[in-house]
Amino acid sequence: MTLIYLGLGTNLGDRLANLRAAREGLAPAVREIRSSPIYETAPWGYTAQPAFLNQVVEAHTELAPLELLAYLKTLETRLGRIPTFRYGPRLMDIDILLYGAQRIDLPELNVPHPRLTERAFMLAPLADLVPELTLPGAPPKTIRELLEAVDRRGVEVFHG
Ligand code: GSY
Repeated sequence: MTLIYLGLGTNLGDRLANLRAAREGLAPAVREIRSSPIYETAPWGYTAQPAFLNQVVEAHTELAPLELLAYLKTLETRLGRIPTFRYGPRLMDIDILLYGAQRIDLPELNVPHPRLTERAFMLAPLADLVPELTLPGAPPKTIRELLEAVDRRGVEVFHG
């Protein structure tokens, strides 16, 4: 059983409903333990698109990393995601931020998520769950410290 952290992001359609459907759709192979507050965040990368809702889920799984990746891609498709372009709008994106204390460097999958340390929209909800965690294979900075080091403008708790 491995403890994992997943980053959810959505900026199309009913964003709150998309997050709920994604969390509910994680079962049975991924079992949610708890989830962070929801944040409304300015789009990163390609800015001419609607704001995102982002949330991080802490969960357990017995899936191996690549099995987990395939499982989450299937869930994204089931939820209605249609491929657009890199950094483009999306109904649901589910990223593997952390997989236990493992560092994974494969062509298909890099964990910790390679852009985690740059992105306040991932770090802020992750810091709500595990502020003192440090990343495997990286300098010993906590998630809280990493969050303090990035630009947090445009990343706000969403109150609906
Ligand atoms: O990598 C996740 C998809 N994504 C997001 C996102 O989830 N939130 C924000 N704020 N910007 C994003 N750009 C991309 S791509």
